[in-house]
Amino acid sequence: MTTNRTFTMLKPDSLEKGNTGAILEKINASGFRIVAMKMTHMTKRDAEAFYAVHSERPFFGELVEYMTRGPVVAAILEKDNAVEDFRVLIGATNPADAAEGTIRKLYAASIGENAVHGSDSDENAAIEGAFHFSGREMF
Ligand code: FUP
Repeated sequence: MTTNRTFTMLKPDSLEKGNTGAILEKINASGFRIVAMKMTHMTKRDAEAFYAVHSERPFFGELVEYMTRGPVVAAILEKDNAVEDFRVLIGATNPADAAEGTIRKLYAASIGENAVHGSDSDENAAIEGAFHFSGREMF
């Protein structure tokens, strides 16, 4: 099944490096419409809940620390086949494996600081979007 919405976060490293505008431009140029967007600073509790699926992994502590060290830009994006197409646009989790021209290839430093998040399924896109936005913040 395909959907027309996905959820993304521009992670703290993207904001620290001043890459927010360039990444949003690439997202727009790739045909995604912004349905919802805000800058927000996740608490430790927020990040632990958002990444609960990874709670037993060895990198969980570092992941939570990284995602809470500064603000992120959270957004819901709309496009035909949004989840899959956005995963292609951002590239592999590890930027060393990411294809040329992808956001992670261009802007990510490492697997631990990989510039952007993209939902991995329609179900998670809906859960993650609802985590950050109320219905009144979606347009
Ligand atoms: P992705 O779906 O591409 O964002 O990747 P995952 O859901 O597998 O991982 C979520 C985040 O955990 C990554 F963005 C970065 C972090 N991570 C690590 O730090 N080390 C790993 O080996 C895998 C993931």
